[in-house]
Amino acid sequence: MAGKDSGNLKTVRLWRDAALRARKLRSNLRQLTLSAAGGCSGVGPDQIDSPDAPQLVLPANIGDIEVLNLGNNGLEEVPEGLGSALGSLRVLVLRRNRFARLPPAVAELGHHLTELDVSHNRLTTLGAEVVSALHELRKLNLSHNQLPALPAQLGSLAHLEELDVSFNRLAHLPDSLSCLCRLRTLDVDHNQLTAFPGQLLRLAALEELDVSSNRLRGLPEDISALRALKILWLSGAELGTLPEGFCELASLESLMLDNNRLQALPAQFSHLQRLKMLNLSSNLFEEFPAALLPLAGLEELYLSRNQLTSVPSLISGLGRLLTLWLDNNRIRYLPDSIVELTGLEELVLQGNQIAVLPDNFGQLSRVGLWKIKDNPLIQPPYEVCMKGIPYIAAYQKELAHSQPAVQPRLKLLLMGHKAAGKTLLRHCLTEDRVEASEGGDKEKGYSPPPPPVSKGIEVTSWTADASRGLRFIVYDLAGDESYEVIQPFFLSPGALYVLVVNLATYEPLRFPSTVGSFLHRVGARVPHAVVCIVGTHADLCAERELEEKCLDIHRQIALQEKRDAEGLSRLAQVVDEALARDFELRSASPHAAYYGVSDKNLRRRKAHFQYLLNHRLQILSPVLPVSCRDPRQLQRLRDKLLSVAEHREIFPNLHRVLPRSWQVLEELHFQPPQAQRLWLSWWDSARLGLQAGLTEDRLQSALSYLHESGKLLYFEDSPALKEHVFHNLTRLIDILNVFFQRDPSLLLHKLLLGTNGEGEGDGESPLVMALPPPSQDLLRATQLHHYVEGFLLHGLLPAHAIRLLLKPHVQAQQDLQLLLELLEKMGLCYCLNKPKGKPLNGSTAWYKFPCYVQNEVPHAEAWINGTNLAGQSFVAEQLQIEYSFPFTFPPGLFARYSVQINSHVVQRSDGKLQIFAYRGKVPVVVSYRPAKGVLQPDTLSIASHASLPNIWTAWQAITPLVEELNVLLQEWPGLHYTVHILCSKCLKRGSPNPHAFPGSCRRKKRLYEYLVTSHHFKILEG
Ligand SMILES: Nc1nc2c(ncn2[C@@H]2O[C@H](COP(=O)(O)OP(=O)(O)OP(=O)(O)O)[C@@H](O)[C@H]2O)c(=O)[nH]1
Ligand SMILES: [Mg+2]
Repeated sequence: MAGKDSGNLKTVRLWRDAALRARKLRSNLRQLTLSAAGGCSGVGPDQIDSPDAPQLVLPANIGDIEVLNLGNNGLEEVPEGLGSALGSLRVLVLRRNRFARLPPAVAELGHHLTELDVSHNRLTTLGAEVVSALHELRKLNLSHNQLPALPAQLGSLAHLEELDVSFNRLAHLPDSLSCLCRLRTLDVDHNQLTAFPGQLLRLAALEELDVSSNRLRGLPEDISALRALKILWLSGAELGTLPEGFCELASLESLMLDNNRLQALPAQFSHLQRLKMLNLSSNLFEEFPAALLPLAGLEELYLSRNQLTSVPSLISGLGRLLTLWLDNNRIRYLPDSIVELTGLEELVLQGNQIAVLPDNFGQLSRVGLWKIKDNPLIQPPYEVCMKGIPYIAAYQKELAHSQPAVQPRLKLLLMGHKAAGKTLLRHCLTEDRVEASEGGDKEKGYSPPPPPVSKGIEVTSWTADASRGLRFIVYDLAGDESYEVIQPFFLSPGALYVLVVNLATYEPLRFPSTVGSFLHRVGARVPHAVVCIVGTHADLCAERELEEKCLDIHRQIALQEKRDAEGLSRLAQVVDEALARDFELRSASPHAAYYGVSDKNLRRRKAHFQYLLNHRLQILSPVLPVSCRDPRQLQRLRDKLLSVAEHREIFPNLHRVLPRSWQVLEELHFQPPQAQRLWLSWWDSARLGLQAGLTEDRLQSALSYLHESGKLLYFEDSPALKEHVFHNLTRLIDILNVFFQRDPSLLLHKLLLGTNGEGEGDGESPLVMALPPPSQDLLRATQLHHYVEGFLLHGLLPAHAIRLLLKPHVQAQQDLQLLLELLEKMGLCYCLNKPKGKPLNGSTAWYKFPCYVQNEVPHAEAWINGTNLAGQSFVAEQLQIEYSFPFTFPPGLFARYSVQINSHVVQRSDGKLQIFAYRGKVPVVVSYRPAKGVLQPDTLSIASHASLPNIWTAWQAITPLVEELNVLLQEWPGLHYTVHILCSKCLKRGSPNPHAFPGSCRRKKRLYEYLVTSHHFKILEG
């Protein structure tokens, strides 16, 4: 979705004017920038503590310099002779140094200095004489210091127009401040004021005022005196109400009132007719503040994180609105009139209770930033809404063409350990035999269907309640590890997860492997999923045992949840502390938490923790014990699942509304004869579309909905696949199962079956064909055996062997090609020898399935020319980015990642846990290290090396690989992981715990340059 972070954009807009003004002042002035010789030049010196304060020497003949910049030099004193040498100086920049007081030499410049910037220093006092000497100053920046008070002499700077004293420790302001009658801009935010300073009320020229983040608790009635005020920041000021006088600030254009305790606006608020931007987020509004509705000039309105339940239809009166944020409220309906706000560019509705969007939503076609996640949408269905306004428009248009159809159906996923009893449970639940055996002799027992052989992942449809048309689509996710790579494809939002545990074999120590890890996995993929826990084999447990085991599971789930939530809260707290310390302090030592990470990135991180904490799994208690041999218990479970599915609060979007044409299209796809085919061409689908009453131009949105909601696969953005509709999920899953059953005899059997009747020579070696039939058979069998071995050891298969394996499913060569394309698209295998973008000329294509690779270390051939990254090289510098996963590592991630990077690398060689390859001529290594206990989490790292002058090539080599990983990780919104850059010097020394720098460090590249040139320990130890 476009326009990320545009919340901050507004702030930026506000500052733009100020910046422009500053630049105007400076243009055409003779400028000089000096940096300290021998200091930490060029490598982020502002972030580095060096032991000796650097000295600066002023060049000769600088008498006509008008602007002098001495910023970023770690200075404690100004260079000698500064005052006398600069007879024309107008602007002096001393920011980001280490001054503890205003240098007295500055006073000598007083009769001509108009601008002084001493921000980001260590000022604790200003020095009254120096201040009073600066009588020509127009602009003074003292922000980000440690000032407890300001001297009264500040009031004598009669020409002062801009004053910034933000981020200090001011509890009061001097009375004399009221004399600054030319002051236009004043920043006093982030101080320790406990009330609105009355002195400010006499600053009649003031246009911009920032008093945010002070504990003001209220505003004076006569604030109305600030009549020139255009921009007012009052964020986080602990305000409970606004005085009536506030409404007389008639010049106000931008008003920030977020993070206060407001419940209402004064009735006269509508007098603020010049208001263009109003931020009321994070307050306590329960009702939409009607007083702002007459503000016809409003362009941006933020009401996020309040407690609104509705939006008035008069909102359409705000005809100039470009931005409307209403996320994280309790809004149930939007007024129909909202579609009249056709100028809207940002509409954020995430985290509300909206079920139905008004008709004609497509009119809001200018909306580029659209967020609707976390709403119980039924009309249009969630899947349509998530795709954006054009899709909503298509849906609504379709609905106008055709009748609405309600289709209550729910995806039900059975997951759990191997042999937990999922498949038998599925058979027993879905095969309606209860009536027949009810009343039967319980002693004799109800005989369940014969024990099923695990066929891998299976999908079936179960009409659980025919009278209400409620249908479950049941996915039975085989527990064997081999299926781990494909399982995540089936974990989708809006499903009911049934975690099956074998109670007969359960014991408390097995909790992590049989319950805990599954919950982590689901939570990482679908953060807010609904999970219910079913214990099977109840017939094999004594009553007491059953009770104890169920209780234990219940207790351990609660413990795990508590541990995770506490862990996340702690992490969030570290972010808070880092934020409170401010960027400067954070950047003072490479050992500080979040070293060098910007406030913005920290806030984003904080928001993610908050999201993870607010979106925990919804685990339904208690554990439901069941015996597949007891029809009554089975019936009880059936009833339970039905009542969960029908529960409006748990599955509010069960009753989604679809255009009947879409529903008919879906049904047609699943009717014979097309139902049996593995896929349909676009034209086949279009024909079905016509039958359903859909013209070709309307088919796309219908197919895209069916894809999003998991009914079929249709990749509209893949040139290779978009001509096909994979509608037969059952058979597709069967095909996947073929590859992920690791049973050698079964594989061999399939290959042999495939060869039977195979036309001579089809993909076979000339040697085999030249032999007499009995020897041919033998040789063929040996060769097939060889393939199976190669597959199970190295994940390697030639295309013709794949064809044999898939014989019952795939007939034509072109079908095979398509299927392999699909497997590549899903990240399950890659072609080893296919030249990029070109067909293979007759030679056999070999496919690699990374999840099968068994050898621990990659074969070294590809690596022979490079130096081993583990150490010995003295010339090469190492670059290593490490992803660390403290809670859970996504199953199958490494295997899928190794497919995803294939298009970026050459000469690769794969090991079970490592891949060696080249990006051009630069070596890269991707390694996965599984967790060892709690202290050492799973890590995945991407590394490269190069000699120092070429270190950027190494950086460029790994960048696309890092991006690929980030794309894959987006599939796991509930996952917590950290990214670090490891200290190259530590790596070189072979340190077992290399120092890690945050990967989100603001100046990543510069940081790295610094890492490889000067070891951080050296710097710290001085
Ligand atoms: N006595 C008894 N046996 C059961 C019960 N449920 C399952 N079983 C048996 O347990 C064994 C494993 O059951 P499955 O349903 O195949 O297990 P699964 O969870 O599907 O296993 P995978 O597909 O390998 O993940 C089978 O032999 C079942 O007959 C039960 O409630 N009571
Ligand atoms: Mg099974």
